Amino acid sequence: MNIGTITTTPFTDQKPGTSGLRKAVTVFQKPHYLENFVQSIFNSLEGYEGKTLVLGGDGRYYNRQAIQTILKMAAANGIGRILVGCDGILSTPAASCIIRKEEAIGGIILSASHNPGGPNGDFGVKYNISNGGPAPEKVTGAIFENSKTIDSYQILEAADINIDRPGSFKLGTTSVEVIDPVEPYLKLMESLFDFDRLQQLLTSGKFRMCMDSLHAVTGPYARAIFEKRLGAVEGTVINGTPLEDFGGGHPDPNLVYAKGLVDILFGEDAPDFGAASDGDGDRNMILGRNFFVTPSDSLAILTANAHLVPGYSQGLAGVARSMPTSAAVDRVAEKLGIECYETPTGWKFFGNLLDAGKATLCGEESFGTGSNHIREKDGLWAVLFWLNILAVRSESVEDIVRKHWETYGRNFYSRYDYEAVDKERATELMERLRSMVSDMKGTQYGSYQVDYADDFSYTDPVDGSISSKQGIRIGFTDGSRIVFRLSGTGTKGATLRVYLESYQPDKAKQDVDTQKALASLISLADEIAQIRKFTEREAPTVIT
Ligand code: G16
Repeated sequence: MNIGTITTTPFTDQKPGTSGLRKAVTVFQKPHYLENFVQSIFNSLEGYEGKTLVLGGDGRYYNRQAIQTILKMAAANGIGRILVGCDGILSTPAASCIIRKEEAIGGIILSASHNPGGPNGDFGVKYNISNGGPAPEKVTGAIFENSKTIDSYQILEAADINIDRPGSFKLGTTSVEVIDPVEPYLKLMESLFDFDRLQQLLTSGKFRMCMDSLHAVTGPYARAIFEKRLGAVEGTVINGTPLEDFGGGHPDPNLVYAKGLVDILFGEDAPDFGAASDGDGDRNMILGRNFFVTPSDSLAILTANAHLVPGYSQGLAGVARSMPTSAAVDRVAEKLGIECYETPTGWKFFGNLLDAGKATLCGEESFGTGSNHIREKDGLWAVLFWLNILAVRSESVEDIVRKHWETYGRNFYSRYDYEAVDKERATELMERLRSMVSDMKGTQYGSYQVDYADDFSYTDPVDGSISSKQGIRIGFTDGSRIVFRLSGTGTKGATLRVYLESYQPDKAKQDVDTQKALASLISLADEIAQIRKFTEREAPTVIT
């Protein structure tokens, strides 16, 4: 066995963001860039020798090359067994599922999630810990510290492994198993949902659905689950073949980037139900016929209907949402008499709550929902959850949502993204807001009076760790709210996110277009933060 120790010098920009290290492919292709980061992961871990590591990615450009490099580095660093998805494919939720099932030390997931792929697109590397969830800040911090001083990495001199079909191999003394990426995940889904009932629904001839995998990782999973296992007609899954560049698209399941699906669901003779997932399969968008369900509402509705779903019929320990997510789920939690936790943006913040049994369902406005079945958000899980509710209630998506609003009130919600703006100016905008918030309470802006204003800080109720500067919140006395934060996942300049929310308990006033309902709040956001001045943009890049 020939282990090479390769001399290297540190890169200064390997600080993991909201979810791992995301950079342009061309950055990862720089000599030693990937290797430095992967070695920094191993350097920051303890006691992994001889243990199992899970490895896979969303199939984007550079996935295959990176897998071969990481296999050889993991072997050289003394990992005992590596489970790698066939073709290098593992959706993020499937990786989380396998880490847990196999009691692995952790997993390396190669994905830049919803960011575009291809030679000019993005790539990413994320480390997940033994609970199956994204590494918490103390781990990502240690990886970053290592990356700043690294002077060598270890790699086995060996031929590439054939990952095109399942099989077992040896790399030095390390066992490598190329595994079916779908089967363990499908089994887990079968344990949570009423598959007999779902099969009846999808083969009844009275219900049609369309699942858009956006040429990303969920294609093989969705085909296996919806078409093969549950009997939906062939063609139910569209864009189901993972492509290295996602067919030139942007694998982000929202109204802008999943336009093809939106056109189908809002077109003539539309199916009853539509869904899309993102690059690595952890996000979801839910549509009914002519109807869009906001992710915040979706979390609230899953929570209110969880008793109808076998895996959750025993009751929920609690729920959790990220701070910018609307308060719709808070109202459901209150009615159920369970705790609702408010965390910073980033799925990693849910891990402790799930591990400690404090929360069962979690969700984020950024099209992410999940539960304690794994430690990642899970796109297809959310689709199955919705299908299970639809199968039991025999009502349309729109009826279910409108009835929910009647009971709990409606949280109008929208997010404005200003992508790839100048980083310094965006930071100035945030710093200016930060300096303003302490004196803002009581200030009157037209008909809005500030009830509270702060820079969100979170103290983890399990380990007491504090995460500060997580976004500026300005709440008004009528229950509406504006939140400003900078994205931690963008790779070009900065992305300013502005989250807008208002609450309408009166049924007679709920049937209003979201943008109209939020119009005065939108102009107030610009007045307070001077968005146009700082971003030099007249309008956001994406509105969801
Ligand atoms: C990641 C995180 C999510 C977060 C989202 C957006 O999702 O896992 O928790 O909400 O990024 O983060 P930001 O607003 O900082 O860009 P994904 O699907 O990209 O892994």
